[in-house]
Amino acid sequence: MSKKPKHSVPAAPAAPSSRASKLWFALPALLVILIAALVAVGWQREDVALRQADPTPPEMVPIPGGTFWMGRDDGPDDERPVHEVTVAPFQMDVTEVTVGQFAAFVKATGYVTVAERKPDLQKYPNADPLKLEPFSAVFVPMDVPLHRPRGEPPPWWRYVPGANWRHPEGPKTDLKGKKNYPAVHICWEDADAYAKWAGKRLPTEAEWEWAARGGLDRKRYCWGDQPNGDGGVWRANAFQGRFPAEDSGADGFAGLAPVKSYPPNGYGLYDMSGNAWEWCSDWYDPKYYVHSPKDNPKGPDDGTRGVEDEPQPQKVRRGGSFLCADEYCYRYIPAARDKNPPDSSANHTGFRCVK
Ligand SMILES: [Ca+2]
Repeated sequence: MSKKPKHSVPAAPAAPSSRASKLWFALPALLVILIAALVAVGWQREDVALRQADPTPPEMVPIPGGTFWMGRDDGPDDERPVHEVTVAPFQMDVTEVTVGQFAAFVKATGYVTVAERKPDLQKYPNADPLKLEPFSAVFVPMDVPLHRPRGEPPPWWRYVPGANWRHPEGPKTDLKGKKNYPAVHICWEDADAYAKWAGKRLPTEAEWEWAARGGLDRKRYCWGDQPNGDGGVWRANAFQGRFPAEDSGADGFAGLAPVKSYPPNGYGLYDMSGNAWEWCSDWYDPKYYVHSPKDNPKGPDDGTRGVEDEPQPQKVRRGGSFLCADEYCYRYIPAARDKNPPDSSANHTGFRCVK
């Protein structure tokens, strides 16, 4: 049993150690507040993308079946020879799949795009695993010579960690007010997943070109033979000015434009020229036109007859983008072909579906 002290002891002023102990008590509360704030900021940032969700299914138009001349003879080798192709009727989305439509898919399924996933180390054997973060390619304007030694990648493409469909120009950017812009940073695999969810599919390359021509026969552009901007009329979102240094935006937009910003083609399809590249279902074969079947060609069985210096099989992309400058990438025309690996994404690549 403890003894009581003989004399009462005056209360001592709070010692520094007691103040410190109060702080220790407050610390967990401060931590909780801090974590809650971080979560809220993170949630808000994520939510900007999902808040754009537009549950209205994309509008589609019927594309009649028919026979047309596919390709062109005054372009690169892979667009030759011009050959007759017959395509069965189908329906096509009138616009590129928008941010709102893609957000509705992500909201419904929880789908995570390839650009949001940690990259597969096997694909990047020379990378530091600790530094291997999810990334996507973002165009960065710069004043550099257009033409470079063979095999040297264009320096204006940067692999930006945190760039994806939610953050098109990088982690600090978002989709506020961009519901009607095309969803970009979409890999072929992402586009295919969306199409399956929507009960649709990606167009074949032949369907895409037939639809892009809008009922016209062997015309250079989706609208005829007049160049874009002729007579002050802009019919597609491409690049004007000095590529890759400065996009003057003479056509109304430097960068992506909301869908339906330019007139539709003869079938009522918007942005089949420029704005964002669109994935097709076909594997890419530079010599496919030499031996492709006449009726409903679907591309080669695989991408193994792909491109020299590019070991990975490639999928076809069509339509060009806001980065198509006449002096560098004249591919916002219906005959022009392009390709990229199916797991590649960039801020100029999206898609639309058919059924
Ligand atoms: Ca433009």
